Amino acid sequence: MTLDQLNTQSIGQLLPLLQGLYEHSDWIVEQTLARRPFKSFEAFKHGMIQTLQHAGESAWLTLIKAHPELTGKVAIQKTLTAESQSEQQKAGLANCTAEEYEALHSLNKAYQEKFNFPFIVAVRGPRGLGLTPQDIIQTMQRRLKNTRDFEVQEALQNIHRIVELRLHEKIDRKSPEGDLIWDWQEALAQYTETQDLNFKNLTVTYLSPAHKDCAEFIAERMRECGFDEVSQDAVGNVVGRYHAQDPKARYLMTGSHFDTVRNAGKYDGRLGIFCPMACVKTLFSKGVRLPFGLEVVAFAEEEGQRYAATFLASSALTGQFNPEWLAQEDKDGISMKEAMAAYGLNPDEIALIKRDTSQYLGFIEVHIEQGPVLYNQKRPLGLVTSINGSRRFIAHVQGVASHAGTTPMKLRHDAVGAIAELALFMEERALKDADSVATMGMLEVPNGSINVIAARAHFSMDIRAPNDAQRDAVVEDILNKIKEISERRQVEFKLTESLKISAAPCDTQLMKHWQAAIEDLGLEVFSLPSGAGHDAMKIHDIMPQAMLFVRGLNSGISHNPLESSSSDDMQLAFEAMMNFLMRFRPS
Ligand code: HGY
Ligand code: MN
Ligand code: MN
Repeated sequence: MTLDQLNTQSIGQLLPLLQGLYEHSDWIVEQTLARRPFKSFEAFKHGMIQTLQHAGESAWLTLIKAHPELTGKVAIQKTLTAESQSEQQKAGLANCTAEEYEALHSLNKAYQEKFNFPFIVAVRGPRGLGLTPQDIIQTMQRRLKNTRDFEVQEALQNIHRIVELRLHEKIDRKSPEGDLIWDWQEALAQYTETQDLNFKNLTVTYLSPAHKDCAEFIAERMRECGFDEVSQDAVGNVVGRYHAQDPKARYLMTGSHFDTVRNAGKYDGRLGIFCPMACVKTLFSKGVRLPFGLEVVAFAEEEGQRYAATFLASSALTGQFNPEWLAQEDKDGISMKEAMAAYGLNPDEIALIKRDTSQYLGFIEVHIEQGPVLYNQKRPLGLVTSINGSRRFIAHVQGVASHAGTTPMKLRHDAVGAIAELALFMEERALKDADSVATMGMLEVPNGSINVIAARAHFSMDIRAPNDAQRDAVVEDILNKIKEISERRQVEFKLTESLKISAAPCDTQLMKHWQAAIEDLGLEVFSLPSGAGHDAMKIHDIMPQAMLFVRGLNSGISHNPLESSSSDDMQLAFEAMMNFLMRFRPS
């Protein structure tokens, strides 16, 4: 079916073609068609989402209850609709083991008893190739713990995903570049520092062997895509350059980071490297040259995990690499200088990385949102307005070790008590502003004993807000509280500020191009700030920047193995970026 047919054919002709999109609920299609014409099938999809959203809770429950149970009794009675039948086959649910079948059944039953509606999951999964029975069992176990209201929305999210896959089949819409980007990220995730195979998780910190493997993988794929130059610079960034028609043309820079936090997801950073690479692959295969060069930077370090030198890689490009960072040691006592030498990098060449901004038109970055906004909005893409500013501290508290049994509560100098009080104050203070955040992500009592009052403890603080004044007001109050706790409890705090980066409003001109690129897809433009930090906020210091966000699944969870994004959403990000590149003109 073409868009023209969707917009012009009679309802009577269209309904049979769109039958079965929403299980036994063609009224959603009918009511949505009443709002024709649609600029694209994306707009039509969103129209159906809105039709259902406006119909209210009773309509949602009727629809949810119209869905077949996964391999439940319904399957045996073979009353599954044709679509569900084929979908369950694709997921390999038709051939799960006896214990998997048993687990699915008991989970189904527990779910039905708790929520009084069937468990619904888009069994074709984020890549469209089908979830394994294990994936589904883990999803059921996780979702069983949710509240009923949350699960009603989660069921609807999965129903819309099922509809999207069914509609794509009917209109023969494929996501070749989205699939390629998805698969590249899957392949890159094989390189990791945590070899605990039972607990499959992803950790890639600066200049580790896994980090080197990632750099080589990215460089190899860049060469295959047709970049004219591929190189690795003195801090480990992998840089691909795709020349313009005119060799004297300036460059648009794009990219993101490939290092990760510990136990990370697969898409944070990496999506922003592979999306532009897929664009170059497409341009090269068509022999298309742009009126500007395209420089794709795979930043080697953004997360500040191995060394407290966050945004180290983008800082090298802005000429803000701090030579003192070279002396920093990691948890094994290896200095950054030694790590660079072992990796084959020459710190003397770092100064050469600084970009001559007269050669650049600006910086754009594609990144997963890493939050729940787009997911809850049921929108695939978002236009970033500004990147929140943040400050980070590494801290130590020195109290007095003494006997847990004999030391009266009022005479203690307990490092843990002091930090616990501070942690709750941080939460309380951040909650006072609508959009400030304060996090104590690291906390440890070295050589602690169960029957000894902790003398020492280490912790971290990460404080962020949409503007620097608001951020600094939160920090100020927290530092005052630390003083008050320290005096009252007679413990000593030692703080080191490891990061202070300003909020970075996105460039309005570049945002206009992203806006038009999103509208070209027939999508409404949804704008939002970025709570997460990005390389763009460092590059912001030397050139205009703007970002495109891609929806995260599982409520946009990130810095967590549950981080997920569909290849269809990645396809839209690719198409939006291609629109941007085809529209953008050097001013
Ligand atoms: O912490 C952040 O915002 C990013 O992941 N570095
Ligand atoms: Mn991150
Ligand atoms: Mn990131």
